[in-house]
This record gives sequence, structure tokens and C-alpha cells, in this order.
Amino acid sequence: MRLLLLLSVFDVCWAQYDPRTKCGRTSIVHLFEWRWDDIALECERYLAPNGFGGVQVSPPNENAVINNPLRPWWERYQPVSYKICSRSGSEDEFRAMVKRCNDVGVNIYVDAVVNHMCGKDVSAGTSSTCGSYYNPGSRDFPAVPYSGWDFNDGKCQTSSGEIENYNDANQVRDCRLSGLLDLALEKDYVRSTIAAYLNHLISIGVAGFRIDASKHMWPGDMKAFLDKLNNLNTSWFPEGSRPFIYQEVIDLGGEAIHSSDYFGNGRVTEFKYGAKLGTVIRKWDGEKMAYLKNWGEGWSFMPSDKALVFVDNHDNQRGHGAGGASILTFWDARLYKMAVGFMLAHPYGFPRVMSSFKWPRYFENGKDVNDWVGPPNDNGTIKQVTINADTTCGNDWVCEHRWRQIRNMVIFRNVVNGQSLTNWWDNGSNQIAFGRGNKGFIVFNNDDWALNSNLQTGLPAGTYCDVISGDKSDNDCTGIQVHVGNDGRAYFSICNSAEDPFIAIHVNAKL
Ligand code: AAO
Repeated sequence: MRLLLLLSVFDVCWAQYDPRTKCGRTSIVHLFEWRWDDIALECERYLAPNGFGGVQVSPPNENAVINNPLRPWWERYQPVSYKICSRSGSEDEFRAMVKRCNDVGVNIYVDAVVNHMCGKDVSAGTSSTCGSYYNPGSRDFPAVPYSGWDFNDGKCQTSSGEIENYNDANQVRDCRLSGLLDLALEKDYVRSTIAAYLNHLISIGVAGFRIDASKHMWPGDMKAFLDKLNNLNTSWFPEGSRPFIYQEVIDLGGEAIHSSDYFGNGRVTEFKYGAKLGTVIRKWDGEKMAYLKNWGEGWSFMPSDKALVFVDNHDNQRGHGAGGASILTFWDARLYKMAVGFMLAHPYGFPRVMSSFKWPRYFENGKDVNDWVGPPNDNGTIKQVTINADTTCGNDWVCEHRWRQIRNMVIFRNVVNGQSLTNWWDNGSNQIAFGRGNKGFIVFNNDDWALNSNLQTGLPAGTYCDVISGDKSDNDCTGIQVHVGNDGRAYFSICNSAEDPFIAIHVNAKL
């Protein structure tokens, strides 16, 4: 009886930190700005067969249509109602996607924008993705409904009504983030309205939420609406499953608000991860890959079981948010693949892979003047994700998650799941290697000279297919082969000019 009680307490505690992925799947992918129809197809044709655990989707609710600039990606962060009705599709299309993805064991996580409504200076009218009327000037959102009482105008203490100083936690939580009308989450009506929106999504079958701009809400106010959430839909999840919660909090240190303020509510985005990993792999500030030996809490990151990690996100890949110039993206493909490979091989945190669209990046005085450009579209309608003969994507969808090196490391992470980091090796510079128990081993050469080393892999003897340079198909390997001896050692040779200067082997790619 006491054990049972203990177990159930443990279960309750772990609840909102658990992504509830199926079949030992250990990562998710953000399909930024994709249409629901395309996501449904991708779950069936690619994500499930390759072991992806879930998808973070763009905000599904109705938003302000912005025409100046013309349909920027960021208009989706300006809600006008909680109708499921966006450029990605209708509620029916959303429901069909959730069902089709759940049916193949791929979870859907919704980007929930609940800190605010649209910008205060957006004109009143029906320029919205579902045609609902709204009037930001008078704080009127009848399609919710919200009115003046439901916003923080009276509570904010700055003269501009905007966040002016990130060292003042009150401002950050009670004032407007770049003009966005700040909801009064201390009110039960607002909390209940948000919970009703999220519960609607839960009833459809979503598995959890990325909570946008969490830093701008009081953790206690968030807890109040999170406590109102229902358990997940039992058509796909075990009875009593709680929604997975990961909160977007930017904490690079040096501000009033800390990630740890939010641990009680769920996981938190670890922004130091991508900023530091980018610095190391670019070899800036005297950083070396050898220093990654104590990566994770040893780098003063949050505890691993609270962290949601990523190399880049939809903001910092284009200079929004935080992280700065060190952030690696698909634009720096060679280094990016190493960074994502490292993230997926390393046990720290729960990882999210980014999947982007291409835009006409153009720098003026160090700033990308096209950082606003929205997804590939025809007169505003988002373009389909077409698939080329070589399995890459067309129509300017980058589909990093389909790059062989990244897809195979998603699989690697599933294969080594539960194994601790073992057999660390480095040359004191930028050549490193480590294993995950007796299941997998990875070697990087980011130095300006060749790597030629005999290393302990911890793997059973045999011939393995390197999943970075190729694939195992039938009993053949289209890439480099690695021979592990009876003593577990193998000889690795990686030229510094190799297309991808890293090698990864695991027990499911043994020939
Ligand atoms: C748009 C227009 C605005 C206009 C507004 C209203 O661009 O000019 O005023 O509409 O009409 C996205 C876009 C915004 C867009 C918004 C609404 O990024 O450009 O505004 O949609 O359409 C802060 C928040 C963080 C937020 C991030 C962008 O804390 O929550 O800004 N991210 C999320 C979403 C994002 C979205 C929103 C929130 C809003 O992911 O896509 O905005 O829904 C410091 C603070 C950070 C702060 C940054 C940027 O960071 O610490 O908390 O992030 O500043 O303001 C170093 C420091 C680092 C610092 C950074 C930048 O790296 O170490 O701490 O420098 O100074």
C-alpha cells in the first residue's frame, strides 16, 4: 500500500515533465509554419517510420492578419481569438492531423500563445485568419470574449506601458512585450478562458504545450491555469496522463527572472544550450570541443530532467529572441549537423529538432532586414511541402529533420536511450568521442588536422555502418564501415576536410 502510494506520488510529480512519447522515442521536431495536411502526411510517411516522438506545431488559433510587412511569420504570435483557424488550416484539418499523427504514435504539441493578444497598434476590424472582429485600441476581443478588464494596463508600472527593464520582474510580467496587449492572468476569468482553449486542444488529442512568453507571466498565474487542465485523451494516452508542459523562458543569466522560477509548472527551454554549443563549435571565445566533457549541469545549465534543448529555434535562427550570432542554423549546414548530432548523442535534456523554411536573408549593418519574411506562399496561402525524389523537400522548405545525418541521429538517440555517457575521449582540442553504454559511439573532428585514433567504443565486436556518411540497408552499408575488435576498440580516421567530420555507430546499424 505504501509503495503504491509512493509510486502514484512519483507519477504525479513526473507528470508534466514527461513528453509522453511512444515506443521509446526520444525527441520531437518543430515543423515551423507547416500546414496541418502536410504534418499529417509527414507523421505517416516519415516521422513514425524514423522514430520521431512528436511535432511542435505553430499556433493553431486565430491571429491578426498583418499586411505591413506582408504576412510575416510573426503574425501568428498575435492572437485575436481561440478559434482553431489559422494559415495552417481549419479546425477540421487540425483534428484530422492530430488523429492521423496519434494513430502512428507521433504526438502533437501546440505552441500556446496565452500571455497576450495582438499588438496595441494593430487597426480595429476583421483582418484576422477567421474573420473575427477585434479592436485592440479599446481592448475588445468579442470572439473570446475579452474586454478592457482582462488586460494589465492598470497594473503595469512603466510610463510607456511597455517592458523597459529586464532587471525588474514586475515590468517583465505586468507590462507589454513589444506592444502586445498583456492579459491579466491574475483574474480567474482569464485563467479559465485560457484553460478552456487548452482543454479543447487536449480533447482533440494533443499531448502537451510549448507555452510562449512564459517569462512574461507569473509562475503562480500559470500554475492556476495549468491546474485546470484535463488529463490527455484516453483514445491515445493511458488514463491519468498529464499534458507535457515546456515553458519558453529566456534565461542566459544576469536578469531578474530565472528558469528555476518555473520548474514547478513543467520543463523550461534551456537557451544557454544553443548559445554555448554554437560558440564551442564555431571555436569562438577560445572554446574547444574538449571542454564539452562536463556538458550539461557542469556548464551551469538547469537540471537535465527540467530542460528542453535545441540548437536553434524559430526566433534565434533569424536574430529574434536571444542567443545572438553564435547560434548555428541550416545556413551553416556543416557545423549545424555536428551541433545537432552532438545534441542527439548527448544524454542531457529533452531535445527538439528545428525544421525551417528558407527566406531571402539579407544583412544590413549586421541585421537581417528580411527576418520577418513568412513561410513559402502563393498570395498568402502557405505552400505545400513537396518531396523530391532524393527525399529532401521542395518549395523552399528546408526539412533539416530529413537530412540523413540528423534523421539518423534521431534514431541513434532512441537506440541508446537509458544508457549513460561512457568512454569519453578527447585530444585536448576539438577532437572528441563518447559512447552511450554498449549501444552507440560517436566521434567528432572539429580540428584543422586529421583524426587517426584507436578508441574504446564499449560496443560488441563486429562491423558497423557509420550512420553519418551513409545508411545500413539490408546487410550493406552505403557509408564508412567501422570494425570493432573483441576488446571493444576501433580505429577511426576522420579527415578535417570531410564533408561531415564526424562518425556515429550503434548496435542497430551493425552489419
Ligand atoms: C511584432 C513586431 C514588433 C511589434 C509587435 C506588436 O516585430 O515590432 O511591436 O509585433 O505589433 C514574435 C516576434 C516579434 C513579434 C511578435 C508578435 O519575435 O518580433 O513582434 O512575434 O508578432 C523576448 C521574450 C520571448 C520572445 C522573444 C521574441 O522574452 O518570449 O522576445 N519569444 C516568443 C516567441 C516569438 C514571439 C513572442 C514570444 C511573442 O518565440 O516568436 O515574438 O508572442 C532579452 C530578453 C528576452 C527577450 C529578448 C528580445 O534577451 O532576455 O526575454 O525575448 O530580449 O526582446 C542577449 C541577452 C538576452 C537578450 C538578448 C536580446 O542575447 O543575453 O537575454 O540579448 O536583447
